[in-house]
Amino acid sequence: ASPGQGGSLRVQCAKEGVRFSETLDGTSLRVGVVRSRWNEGVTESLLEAVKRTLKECRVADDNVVEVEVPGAFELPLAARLMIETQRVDAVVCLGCLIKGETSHFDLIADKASAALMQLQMSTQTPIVFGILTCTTMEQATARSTGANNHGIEWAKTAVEMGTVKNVML
Ligand code: DLZ
Repeated sequence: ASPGQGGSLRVQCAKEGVRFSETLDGTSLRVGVVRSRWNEGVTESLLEAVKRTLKECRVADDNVVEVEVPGAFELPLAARLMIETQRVDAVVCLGCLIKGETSHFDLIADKASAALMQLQMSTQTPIVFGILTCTTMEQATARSTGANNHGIEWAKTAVEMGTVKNVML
């Protein structure tokens, strides 16, 4: 990448008071989205926000590749398969772990987050950690609905990091 391209990205991201979705351009990006079904209402709402925001960031519908898995524990392998077979610039992994509902909470959260970090470092493909780790369903609902739907920020992160990868590699 030329220094000019990198500079332009920095300027874009530093613009004061401008929303990422207005400045980040996902036109040339291909983004994978892996959604787990546990706590399905929550992860569906996260997915809806991710897809809407990717569209706002001008990622073409044809360049959004979706796959569904049972639970958060399955996200790392699906993300790896997505990277190896779908030529994606970034992957968003969506899940919801609720502490009150599973003694597996810490185990799954630790293993999934470590595997996703290791995967993004080894593949140089940005992976967005989109797993809600909550104490109650009320918390999960608050973080997956309305203006506080975390899917909005996660989609913007995918566009920003996919752009960073393409500018720098
Ligand atoms: C087994 C399990 C439990 C108890 N709780 C959750 C959860 O809250 N969120 C989630 O995404 N997945 C959960 N799972 C399923 C595991 O992630 C995984 O799908 C199974 O252990 C099969 O590997």
